[in-house]
Amino acid sequence: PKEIFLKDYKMPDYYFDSVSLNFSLGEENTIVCSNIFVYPRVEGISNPLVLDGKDLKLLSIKVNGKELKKEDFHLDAQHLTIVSPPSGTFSLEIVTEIYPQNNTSLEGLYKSSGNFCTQCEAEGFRKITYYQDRPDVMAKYSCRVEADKSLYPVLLSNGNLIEEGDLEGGRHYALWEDPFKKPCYLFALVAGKLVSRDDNFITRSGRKVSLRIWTPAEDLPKTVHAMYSLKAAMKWDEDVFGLEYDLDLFNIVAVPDFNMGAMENKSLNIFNSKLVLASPETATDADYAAILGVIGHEYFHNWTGNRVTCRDWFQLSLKEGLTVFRDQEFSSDMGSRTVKRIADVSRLRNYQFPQDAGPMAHPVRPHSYIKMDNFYTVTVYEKGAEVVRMYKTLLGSEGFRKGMDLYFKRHDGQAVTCEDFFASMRDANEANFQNFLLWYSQAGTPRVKVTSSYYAETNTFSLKFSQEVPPTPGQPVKEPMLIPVAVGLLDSKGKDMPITSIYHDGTLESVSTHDRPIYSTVLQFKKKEEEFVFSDIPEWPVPSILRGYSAPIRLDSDLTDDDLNFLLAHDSDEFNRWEAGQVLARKLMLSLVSDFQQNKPLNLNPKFVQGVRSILGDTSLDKEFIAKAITLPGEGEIMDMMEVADPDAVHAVRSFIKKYLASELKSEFLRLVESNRSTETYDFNHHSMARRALKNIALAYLVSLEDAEITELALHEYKSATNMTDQFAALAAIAQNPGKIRDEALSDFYTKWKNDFLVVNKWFALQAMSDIPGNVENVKSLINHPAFDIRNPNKVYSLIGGFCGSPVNLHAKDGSGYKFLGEIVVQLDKINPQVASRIVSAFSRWRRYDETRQSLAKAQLEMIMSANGLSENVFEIASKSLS
Ligand code: HT7
Ligand code: ZN
Repeated sequence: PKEIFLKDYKMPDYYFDSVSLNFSLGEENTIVCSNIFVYPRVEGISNPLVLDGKDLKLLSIKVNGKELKKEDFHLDAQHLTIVSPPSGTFSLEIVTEIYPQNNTSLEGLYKSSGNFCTQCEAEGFRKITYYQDRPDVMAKYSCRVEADKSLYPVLLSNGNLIEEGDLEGGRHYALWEDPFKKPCYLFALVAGKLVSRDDNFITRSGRKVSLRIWTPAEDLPKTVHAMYSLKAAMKWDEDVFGLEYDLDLFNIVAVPDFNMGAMENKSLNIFNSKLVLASPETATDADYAAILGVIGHEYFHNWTGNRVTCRDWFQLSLKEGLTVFRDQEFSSDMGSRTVKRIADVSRLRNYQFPQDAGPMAHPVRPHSYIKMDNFYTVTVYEKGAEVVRMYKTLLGSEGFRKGMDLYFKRHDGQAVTCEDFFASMRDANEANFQNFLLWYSQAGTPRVKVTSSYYAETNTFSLKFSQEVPPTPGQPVKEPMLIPVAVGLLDSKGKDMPITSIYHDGTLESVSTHDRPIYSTVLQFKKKEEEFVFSDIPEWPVPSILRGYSAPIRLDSDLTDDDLNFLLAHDSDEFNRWEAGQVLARKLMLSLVSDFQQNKPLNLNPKFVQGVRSILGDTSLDKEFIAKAITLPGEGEIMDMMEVADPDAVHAVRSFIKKYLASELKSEFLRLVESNRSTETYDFNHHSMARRALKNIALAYLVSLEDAEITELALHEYKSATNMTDQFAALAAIAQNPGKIRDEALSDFYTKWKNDFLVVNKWFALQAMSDIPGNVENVKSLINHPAFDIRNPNKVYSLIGGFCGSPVNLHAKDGSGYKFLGEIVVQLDKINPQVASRIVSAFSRWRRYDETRQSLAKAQLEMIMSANGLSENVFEIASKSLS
């Protein structure tokens, strides 16, 4: 397979001005006619025009109306090359035949539950017709779709509906026209038996936009929350960024077979059903929150991604990092900012940090790829969003908004790069962003060390920082980067001290005056080592460092356990309160893991129990914050901090702490369950969700006691639940402990919900993730369950992906987990390479484990590599994992 490099980027020789497409959809085949108006980038050239194409049958090709002769073009498995096109502008007419009904890869045009739909990002358009399938070729599209009227009564594409009508033989057509130039990855078509929930939104300039959410008829009642989310997102983008929707129609279609979450096709977003459909009885709070975030995300792409798009796929984070940042901010504004930040940082630590420390580590803007699909990663998305957040931290809200405004002013309608975004931020603010661009080019999570000193004679307090960016594949040596570090200083009563001036780099900078005191400041740390000295500090403060998690780094500080307990109790920055608790918990877990490995008895520090007790009893705290604060760091996070990851030890320690806390704090947890039961009908608001979160985590703790009375309580919660959040949390609690009660509850749940495929997926995931020893056998038998279908990505992610979420079973010492996964990857790769490569990623950190596990995992990776007809997707991940 060929590796593609950023450094080799070349502008295209030809651009496309307009494209008209005609689809004749059928059961046997689909005929696609494309008519493209081509113009050269430089007048007078007649270089070959190379078009991308995959799995296409070419029926005819005409240039300026004349059929090309055999010698005028080349055809291979990936390209159609027109050897010497006319100089100047010309028209290109291509007819291809495709077979969407056989397309199990779910890219290009395919069928989902009997309906036609498309997925073109990143390089799926080439499976529809021959084209320059690259984002810097932007054209105006029209699209005529024709199909059988009774089978496909609804025909949709991008833009405005221009014309529709009936045809002979029971067929009908619709003609769509999109007035905005776009790259082909934003093209979409849907044809099927669908109905819509209709609403509208009046923009701030007074235009009425029709909103339609399309689903099969039986799912329509479950689209209320999606419509609410869409309208909220439209309003938020106007309020916060001044960005208005630009067409008169916005369509969302929900499909059950989809490789990722959703796709931002211009005015025709296509969604995985699980991110549209929700009702209180069938969806959890987490589902509701995910729908809000993803509907927002795809809608926000209309400006950050569609109006301004990427020059090439290396720039993916330009749109994805920025749009994730925007959806995070949207969700924060709609709920609790602190809780959202905690969730986002946990995700970064649990998924992105390991990626950044493994064989697939790559910069936010990768330097090379074999298959672009493999780079829709937590690094490009989540670390990319942290990079955008750092601009805002450095520039402040107003400065950031000025930068965004300039970005749109300069680049509307263009395909641009991460430097263009950087330059807009810098120029709008006349900022000095020395060393900031390195965040795009250097992989690896920077490790920052900080030590503090207090000098009573001069009333000064010093923070000395050093940074180290670890080596990653292909990048042995790194430069220091600009790291914004938000800092506050707490006095002995726990109050923030005013920060007046800071001595740094030979100059004394005034930060605030007496009448405008400042309690938190952002230090710009950009060298290998740097010292910041705070003046007018009357007593030794406890520093609150990296407030709000102001940079995606690993921080090692010299804070003592007492300091951390103090911050946990007093910090005005709620994120850092939570963080102090996590640092304490991580330290504790690591030391218990070491005890466990040395066969020492496990004992829990009473101060830790006391800390948890006081959080549980603090009525001034938000309940969802409490739920987050008493959630122990994940097993992956702890393994990530060990020399050699030991899943059994980490699991044993985490279970021990849970059980110990449950027995010490049993009455507190019982009180929380009783006092936070749902009283009113389900509502998606922060207050109600926070009550449910606290009640359900308390129940989960209690059930770890394996006590008959508590099991009764959990069964009661399960049976009396009036919404899926409570019902599923109770089921998950019951399912922690093996036995008859667990089996009966799982079977009861399946019987109740067997007709709702999204709920059945939760049921698969719950069982797959179980830490019950030898669970691989259970997962193997679930593969043969009538509700499982390996062709549906959601089912694969629930069952196989869920299994990868259980470290003890995936890394079972007998190799059973690896063997199961290896075999499934090979099978899956023949059906859907994108999904297979997501699953094979579970092997990528095999070197982190002991020698026995290493050789077992390696053997499976080698077996995968030797499979016949391996896809480029899986090849890239497996080969990089082995190298
Ligand atoms: N921009 C979308 C990416 C996407 C995608 C990429 C590869 C293969 C399938 C895909 N489906 C959607 C989603 C987003 O980030 O908004
Ligand atoms: Zn996106």
